[in-house]
Amino acid sequence: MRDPELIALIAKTLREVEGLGQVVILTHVGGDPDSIASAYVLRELLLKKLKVKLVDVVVPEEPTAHIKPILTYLSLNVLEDVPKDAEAYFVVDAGSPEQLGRHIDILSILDRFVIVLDHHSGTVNKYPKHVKVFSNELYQSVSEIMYDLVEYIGYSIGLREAEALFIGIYYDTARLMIADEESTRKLCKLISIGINPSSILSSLEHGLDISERIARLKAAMRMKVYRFEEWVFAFTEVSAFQSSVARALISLGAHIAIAVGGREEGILSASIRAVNDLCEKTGLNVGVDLAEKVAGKFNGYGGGHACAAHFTCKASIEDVLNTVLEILSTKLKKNLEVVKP
Ligand SMILES: [Mn+2]
Repeated sequence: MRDPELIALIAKTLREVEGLGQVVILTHVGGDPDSIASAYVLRELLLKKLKVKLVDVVVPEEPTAHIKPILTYLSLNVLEDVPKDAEAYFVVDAGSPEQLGRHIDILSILDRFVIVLDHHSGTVNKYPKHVKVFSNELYQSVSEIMYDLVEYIGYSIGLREAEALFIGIYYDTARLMIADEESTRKLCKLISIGINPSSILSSLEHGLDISERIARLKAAMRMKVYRFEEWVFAFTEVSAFQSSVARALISLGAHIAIAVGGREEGILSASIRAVNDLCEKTGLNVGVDLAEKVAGKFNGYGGGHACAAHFTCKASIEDVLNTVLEILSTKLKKNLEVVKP
């Protein structure tokens, strides 16, 4: 257990929602495997162990294409709108209020429980004071927090819940690429319950659809490449699929990649990915050093982890690029060189 104190505090808070009539769990905008998995297990825990009568899961602004197969696999129905008369609201895996999209208004409910379970950098300071925030960035996923929590409470999970936690931990560790000993140990325990990783993953991983392929390839054509001596940075523009594109640029060979694009008039959305090697050797935390800084400078919001982050801001693509180059030059302490096509 990474943080027994945090887990004990969450368990204590859960006792206050025991037996309630209606509880709502929200993920961050679009959801991702970790947020869906933790929402699923939290829902089961609330219904089965804590005897809550009704628990709805809300994915703000509609589930992304990637998580639809997971929802189907778990037979989890999600709502787009938040039921307004629930007695408690949980938020899972949202490192800042803005990640709730238009449902940010649930944070202004003062007379009911609003409880956040998270594992991003600096989450505690980003929510209003009346919200109970339980977060520790030592956890590699919220699914892992749920793992410790069910163990602490003494709720024995079934096969589907074990599969959900497996999915959450697996994807939030970038398919085990950044998994540490603790996450790996938990995955092994989940497997020993009787789940079959290859059959779960093969039913979730089906190929890219055509629009995502085209987005990735067009983004690669428009890519700008820079070197900070031994580190290679790729930057590109794409109107959708930013995280998929950033990941693709990493597999093309970049150490750090940013895909930026317009979501609506004047607002840019960006995904950042970096290889573990760079984060470890240089101490760069793309969530804190890039996403938060760029968003802070240009009237937006952002955050994430050492090697993966996201931000939204109001700026031109050139302004974002120049700011990122400045930050990287300072942080990496290397000379910048433009790589010509
Ligand atoms: Mn997560």
